[in-house]
Amino acid sequence: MAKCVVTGGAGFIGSTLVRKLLEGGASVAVIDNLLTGHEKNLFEVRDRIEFHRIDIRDAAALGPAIRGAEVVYHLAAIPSVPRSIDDPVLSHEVNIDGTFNVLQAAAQAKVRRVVYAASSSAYGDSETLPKIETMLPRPKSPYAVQKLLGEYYASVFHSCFDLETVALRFFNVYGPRQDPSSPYSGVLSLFMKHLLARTQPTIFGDGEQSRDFTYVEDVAGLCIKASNAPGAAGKMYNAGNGGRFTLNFIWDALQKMEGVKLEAKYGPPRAGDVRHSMAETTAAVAELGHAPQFTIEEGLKRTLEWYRQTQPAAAV
Ligand code: UD2
Repeated sequence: MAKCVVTGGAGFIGSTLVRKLLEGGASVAVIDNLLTGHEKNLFEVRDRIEFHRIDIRDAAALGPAIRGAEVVYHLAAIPSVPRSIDDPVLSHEVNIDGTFNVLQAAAQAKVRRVVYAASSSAYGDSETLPKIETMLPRPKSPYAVQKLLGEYYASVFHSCFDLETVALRFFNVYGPRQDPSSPYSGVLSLFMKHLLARTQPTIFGDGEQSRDFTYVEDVAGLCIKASNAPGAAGKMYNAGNGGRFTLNFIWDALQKMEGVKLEAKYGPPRAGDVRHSMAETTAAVAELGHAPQFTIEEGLKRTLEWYRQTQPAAAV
């Protein structure tokens, strides 16, 4: 049974990937420091995985945990634009130094391939939509710079150290297990929380900014495809859906799904925010076999159902 390592495996996307890998028969080791991830995210699979409570800033600890792995999925990160502005040192150390440590440990352990979770934030505010891999990056926040640097490092580990790497630029992933408890949480998890608690969400700006919201199962599936795709080593691909929806549209859709009327509050636009984001998916479809399954309606429905079942209204 091939051993896979998932860094950030107790996080929202990582824990979905862990389940998919187990379903496919892999043996899975998780590396997570539980700073933003939670062991409860792995609840029913906990006894089927190896769990290493390791911080990726701790280079020496990574080697033994990665040894023997065929594939490393590197998802551990401090994933937030505003958090990288409020606390740039922490996000720099985890997202850049930590990524370097993971790549270095993987190269030394002779891992076959590393799949790296990059970010659509690297594109910044390019005028053209959809955003295509060949565009010049224009990062607008420390987070965007950090994630972009990780891509460059991944590519250079391929060319200089003979480690196969594939970077996937995730586009605003949402779905079950996204933690809504922090002000840095992803907007859809916050929308879900407010909807069920019947409280008003805050929308930063006019709400007409748009995102290529991508359901977590589709992203986890693409990670696995990227681990095997021939000819992909050293490259970067968009991991989005190829559509885009404004925050106003999504909040409106959620109210209709729930049969409630709750006006959002509007605040000033957030520093470092990108206005519009949408992935060109041609390369990922052709070269990785990307085939997103979930429409926004289906993804929102499933996500809302998960929050309804797991987050009692009184607790949100
Ligand atoms: C960026 C990346 C995304 C991923 C993510 C990780 C872009 C386009 N996307 O997501 O791919 O790497 O970072 O964190 O750069 N907002 C509100 N109210 C709230 C919270 C957010 O209006 O309570 C707005 C926010 O100003 C933004 C949108 O919602 O316009 C999405 O924000 P987010 O934090 O969910 O994700 P974003 O786009 O920074």
